[in-house]
Amino acid sequence: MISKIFAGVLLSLAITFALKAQTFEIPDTTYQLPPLLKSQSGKAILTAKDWEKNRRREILSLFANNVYGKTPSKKLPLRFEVLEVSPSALYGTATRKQVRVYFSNDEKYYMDILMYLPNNTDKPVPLFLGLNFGGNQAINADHGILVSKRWFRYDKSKGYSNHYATEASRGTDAAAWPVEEIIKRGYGLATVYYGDLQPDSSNSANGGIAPLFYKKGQTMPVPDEWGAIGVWAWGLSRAMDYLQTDHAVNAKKIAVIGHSRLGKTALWAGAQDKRFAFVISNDSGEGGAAITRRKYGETITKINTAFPHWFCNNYKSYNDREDELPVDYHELIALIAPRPVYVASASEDQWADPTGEYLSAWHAGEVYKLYGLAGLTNITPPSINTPVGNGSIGYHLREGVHAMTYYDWQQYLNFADRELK
Ligand code: GTR
Repeated sequence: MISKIFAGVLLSLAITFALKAQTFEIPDTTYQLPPLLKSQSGKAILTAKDWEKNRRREILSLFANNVYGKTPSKKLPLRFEVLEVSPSALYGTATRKQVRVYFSNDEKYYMDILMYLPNNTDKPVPLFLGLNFGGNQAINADHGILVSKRWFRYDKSKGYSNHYATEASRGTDAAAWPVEEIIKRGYGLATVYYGDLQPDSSNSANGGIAPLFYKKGQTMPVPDEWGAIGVWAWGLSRAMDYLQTDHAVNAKKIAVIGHSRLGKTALWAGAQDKRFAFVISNDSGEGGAAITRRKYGETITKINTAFPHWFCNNYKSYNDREDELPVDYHELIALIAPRPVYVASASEDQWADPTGEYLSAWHAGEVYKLYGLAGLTNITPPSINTPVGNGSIGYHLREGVHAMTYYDWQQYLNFADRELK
């Protein structure tokens, strides 16, 4: 009798609890996620329509208000100027194009897009778009690429001197950008130096486009205004604005890709801008794909301390309070549904929490299922070098360190062949 009552109490406790939060026990942690398919007012979200009309918007604004900051809606007078075209780049296999996108009439604010498009087709091509860390000239040794004159985080790295790029920086990041392979597989590539949009520095004196949106007399973003990741993501959407005008590109088949802090950026860009048909997060970790409530590797306090300029100031109020953040990062991935998304991790990159990155992708499947898409089937992460996912969500755990490599790109290209082409 007593044990029956006890079981009843336990059961009702469990039900109450299940309605409040979902608890998951995964090899190295237990964590509770805010329920993905329940609105803040407690309404169950049962259909894709419900999701889009109610919950998707709610989650999007929670991320804007608490994590990345709000993206301003003000439209700037964009102007595109083709700086250079070379039809015989990369030994004649590709056309190289460099386009300047002006954000202001005085031409003080702009970014440069570097593009490579395959020559062996007359059709508009699908394309990968991503921001780069080292300037456009770092992605390939091609001497036709304009060397960036912007400020860099690097001061003494090879090819950079006192925070500026030199000729010796050409091709220094080529391993992360296998352009020849991308072209061979029938895709284009477009890339922009992220420092064209906002220098990756907590010292705002180093420049950036944010002042274009400031109110009179304003010098800093207010607590729910965007941080650098928000600005970078905005830049990806402005690159998309250009790409939609370029007839050589199939703008309905553009994948947005990024590594690490730029992987976080790619996810936030893809979440906000539905024009991106495919979203790829390479080793994005905390503030990107990883479940923050696992508190594994990098945490909110650690990231806000080392990089106070990445997120909005409200995010700092969640330092050591992960469980009170009204969202977790599986919801960021869910915002991309039903479009294909790929999350990748590296085995030696524990700082980014590979398991947490996988689990986000897995949990996001709840929303993909509303659209009749399978998502990832197994809550247990796959073994090293074993890509998984046919149902619009892809994942792999590459052997090795924090980087974007040829192996990673091969998986993205294979997935794009299936999901995008
Ligand atoms: C690390 C940072 C990570 C990650 C990485 C990167 O120092 O802690 O969040 O994004 O930088 O961007 O390479």
